[in-house]
Amino acid sequence: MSNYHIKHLEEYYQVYRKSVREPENFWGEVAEEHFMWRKKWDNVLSWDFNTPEVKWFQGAQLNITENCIDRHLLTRGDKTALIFEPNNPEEAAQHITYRQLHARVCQLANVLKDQGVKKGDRVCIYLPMIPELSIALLACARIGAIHSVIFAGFSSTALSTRINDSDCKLVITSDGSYRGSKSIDLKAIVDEGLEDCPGVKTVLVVKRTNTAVAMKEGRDKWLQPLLDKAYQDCVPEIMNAEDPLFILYTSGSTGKPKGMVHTTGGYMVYTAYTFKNVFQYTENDVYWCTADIGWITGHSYIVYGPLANGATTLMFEGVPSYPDYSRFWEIVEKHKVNQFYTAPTAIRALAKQNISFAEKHDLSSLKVLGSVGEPINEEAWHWYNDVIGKKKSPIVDTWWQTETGGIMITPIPFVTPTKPTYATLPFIGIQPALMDEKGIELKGNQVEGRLCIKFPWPGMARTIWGNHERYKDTYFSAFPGMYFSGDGALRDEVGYYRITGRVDDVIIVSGHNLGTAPIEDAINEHPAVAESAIVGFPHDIKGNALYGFVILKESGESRMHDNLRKEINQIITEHIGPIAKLDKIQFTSGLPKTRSGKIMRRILRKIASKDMSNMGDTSTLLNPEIVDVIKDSAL
Ligand code: 6R9
Repeated sequence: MSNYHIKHLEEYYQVYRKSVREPENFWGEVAEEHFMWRKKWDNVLSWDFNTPEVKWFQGAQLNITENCIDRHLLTRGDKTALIFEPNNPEEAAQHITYRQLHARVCQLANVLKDQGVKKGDRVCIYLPMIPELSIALLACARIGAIHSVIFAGFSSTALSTRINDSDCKLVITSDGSYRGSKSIDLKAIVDEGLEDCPGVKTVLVVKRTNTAVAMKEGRDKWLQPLLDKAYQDCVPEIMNAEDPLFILYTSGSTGKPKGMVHTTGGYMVYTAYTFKNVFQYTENDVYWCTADIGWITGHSYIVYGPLANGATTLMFEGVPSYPDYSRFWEIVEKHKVNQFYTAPTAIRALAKQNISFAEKHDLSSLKVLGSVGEPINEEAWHWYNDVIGKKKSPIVDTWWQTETGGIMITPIPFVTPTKPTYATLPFIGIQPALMDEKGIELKGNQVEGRLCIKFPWPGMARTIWGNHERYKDTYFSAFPGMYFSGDGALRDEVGYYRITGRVDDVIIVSGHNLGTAPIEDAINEHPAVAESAIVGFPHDIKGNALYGFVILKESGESRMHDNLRKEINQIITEHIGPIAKLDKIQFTSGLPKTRSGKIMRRILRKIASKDMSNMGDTSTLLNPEIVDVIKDSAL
């Protein structure tokens, strides 16, 4: 028995030991007993973290949509696969059964085929949180096309960079999107972005907001009429386990976003197995993850993980504050949500509101609460535990990354005793290591270091699209022979992990990873700007907010500064999106730089967080005097 469903702490330790001592036997059993393969593998695992090359279930053949949909039809055909809760509470929710999902995925798959999309082609999906988004991922997977979902909050420039990086030939988008009281003209953003994307031949447009849009002759097509004509069955493309399933971009500490490539077999096994255990999902539960499918959390834990388990997964189009701050809790009550998975930034925003927003709703259906995306602070953890969970629903603080594909360090609810702000124990099969700066592993408990993983797991990304060297440099070079996460962590006296945050130049704002370099590049495009540096500083709700230090070409008059601030944020919005706007912009005459020309960000971080005490060793600075100058005019 592979222990697909862990129910006791003793069992966790037992299964964990097996997964570490005999990983191939362990994962081979999970894969064999719980999934549908067209052909079994020749080899469970082959790996080398130096090249780095990792292959799971090599030689096996499958289609992930057969596992997520077809195999449920016999026993769960009329069960709701997807609940869609619209932005506007007056609009009716939709319940899409597994059978209906099958038909809709097949229809879209057939439309894509008719448009010339073939196995291995890249399809860009730029859609709001509507059912067509989940359906689009699955339709691509059905025919072996590689989906690249771009978060619909990203700007046209961010969109075109990503489309070109992976050479997408088709884009699926909508006329517009609803977000709270606003509506956004998505199609117009696509049109602008596509001016720089000669490789895109077709744009399929979903009607959502009924806003007027420009349709480019020969390129743009309304999707619905094509769907209406499409056949409701589509033979799945048989994929090799290591064929790419999707590309998902994540920010790096240098300019270009990284297109993380996830493959089919291992990703499926890992997301399904983690979903089952981390949420203790049982038949007829209603599960809700509030993430956007534009992020990895949505890919793995709205779409693939839940559907591979035959679960009912809810997707919400709107925002927690619309029409008011009770919306999340109203949805929990309305759909009797059993597992609720959200981000600390949402928890903090909701905890700031009057408690009656939460208390006026019946939250008694909740069994498990999840948190993901950034470290959860003590206060938010307790509010979540007390007010939402009524101290009876365990909080699973799940640490993982776009690169890891699925959850890596987490409690298993009702199994692992939780501890506020701790992600607790490694998930089955995960072998973490904490490393010091010299590259020595810190053994034993009560240590703090850089978080690495020593052994492959099935859900890990295999490469960066078009740039394997960068994959190696970013993740496998700092600590040779290990995967380096970019995060710091500590291990307490009982072996529980607490993630302390990024140790590189990535800043997490409201759960979104933002690289400093692309934001600085955007700012530097302003004709008045000579140079800039971005750091994060603590923010009550967003976790971190951005603080920019900007050197102007000519110092100018300070009465102009407010206009400049607006213009700089406007440029950032155009290049990256509103999520990357700066909360504070300080104009300065210089930046603290080392002799090798590197900006000493730790000093800027201290100033930005108003911690003006000991600036540490500034002796390696070329211009130590600038530190006091910046301090004196800090915002
Ligand atoms: C899933 C996801 C990854 C980065 C990661 C870390 C931070 C995620 C966390 C957490 C503390 C947690 N992070 N979960 N930090 N506790 N439970 O968020 O992927 O968008 O790639 O972000 O998020 O810093 O390295 P992604």
